[in-house]
Amino acid sequence: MSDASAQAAVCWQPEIERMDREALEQLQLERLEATLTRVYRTLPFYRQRLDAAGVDPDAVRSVEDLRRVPFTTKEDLRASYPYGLFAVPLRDVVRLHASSGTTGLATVVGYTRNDLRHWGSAVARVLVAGGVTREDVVQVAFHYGLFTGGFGLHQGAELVGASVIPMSSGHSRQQLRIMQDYRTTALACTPSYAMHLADELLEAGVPRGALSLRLGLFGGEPWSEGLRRQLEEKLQISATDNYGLSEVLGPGVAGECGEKRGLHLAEDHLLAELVDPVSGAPARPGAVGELVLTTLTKEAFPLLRYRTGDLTTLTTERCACGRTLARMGRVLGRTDDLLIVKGVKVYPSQIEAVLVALEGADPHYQIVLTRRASMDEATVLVEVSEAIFFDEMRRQSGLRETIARRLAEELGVHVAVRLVERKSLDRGDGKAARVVDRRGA
Ligand code: DLL
Repeated sequence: MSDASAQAAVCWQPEIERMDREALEQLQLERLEATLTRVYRTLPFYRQRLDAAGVDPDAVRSVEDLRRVPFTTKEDLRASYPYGLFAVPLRDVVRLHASSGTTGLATVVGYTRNDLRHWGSAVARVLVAGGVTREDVVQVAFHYGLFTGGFGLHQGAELVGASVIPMSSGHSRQQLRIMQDYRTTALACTPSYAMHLADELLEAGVPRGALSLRLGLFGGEPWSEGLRRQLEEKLQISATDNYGLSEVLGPGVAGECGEKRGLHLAEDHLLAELVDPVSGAPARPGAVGELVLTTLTKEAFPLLRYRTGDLTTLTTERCACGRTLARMGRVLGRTDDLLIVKGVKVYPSQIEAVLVALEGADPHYQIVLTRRASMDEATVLVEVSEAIFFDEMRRQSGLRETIARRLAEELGVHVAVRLVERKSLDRGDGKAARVVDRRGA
């Protein structure tokens, strides 16, 4: 997008999305003070935490002061299962969702009517930033249920006035049929599921001309620039990334605009910090750090300094689209996925970036983590085309060596590679299981 057209970039809530940063920071501070007072009054958990840290909620006068407030972690949420951190009585809660946690108890999150209103408009912003208008037919292929993806995207798309197809995930062939018959123009799902649908289209021999698709709104899991290029090419669409987590809101926390250079955060609803994942101190400017979020408008489930576990960057540099909201970079990985292989830090996203650039290797992969003698080891399983899988050993091992060499160049350390047959890795219809952690086994 050029500077000239930037002025014309459409925003769902221009008064917020292009707000002068000073005014925005003032708004954040006012909302932060209100949130602190409220959680201190209503939630024994936070009262004890703040008292123990010697923080008087009324004395927090700046974002710097907030740094004295202790972090809230996933473990804290688990310990309060199911309703221990709800700041309103259950009768004021009109919706419940849960995090997709596969280990331990899921985290239950609640929304009041106001929370749902804010959530809807935050998702609408993301959709409009990604190019959606009321003329669009949006196929929501995120799962509908306790997961926030389906309902979250649904309510945002309805608010924009698009025609919404509540497909949910799965039933890929039916998805393709409906995509053609209903003339879907925008697809919302995880990037791995979009790739699966693109493969199925090819396999079913559906010519691209039979589709009306023009936009992809992808999120819910990490993906790379390489995967974006492949999806844009295969589906002939413009694809944008959107980020969120159920604990904080669900989708709608951040989303890319047409510039595709970072995801604009819903800073009127949340305050974002970036910290060093080990020390917890503020990350150096420009450095990768763990995203920490404080909610500013949530009534039912407010959170102070929640450690998302997601590694990213932050910038408040003005975006060419005209939005003043800060941008986070693509999520590079999770603090719990961070591998130290022979002393070298490895993020799963680096592995994907290598694979999508290689001919013969599909971007369907899985990283299996094991631990031997207190050292992390990683084996990368990569799906390859049938032709290669059943080909002579020489070609197969040639490809394996190429992948291993490229990975070693990119990561600075050697990881084992195994080629597997097409469709042998779990592709699911929601989030792809990219990392299988057997380190504790
Ligand atoms: O995944 C909410 C969501 C739904 C976001 C649909 C976007 C679209 P959870 O199931 O609680 O919520 O999972 C949250 O997923 O902490 C990240 O690790 C990861 N994640 C979500 N979006 C992205 C993204 C939803 N765009 C967790 N890029 C987060 C990378 C993402 N990781």
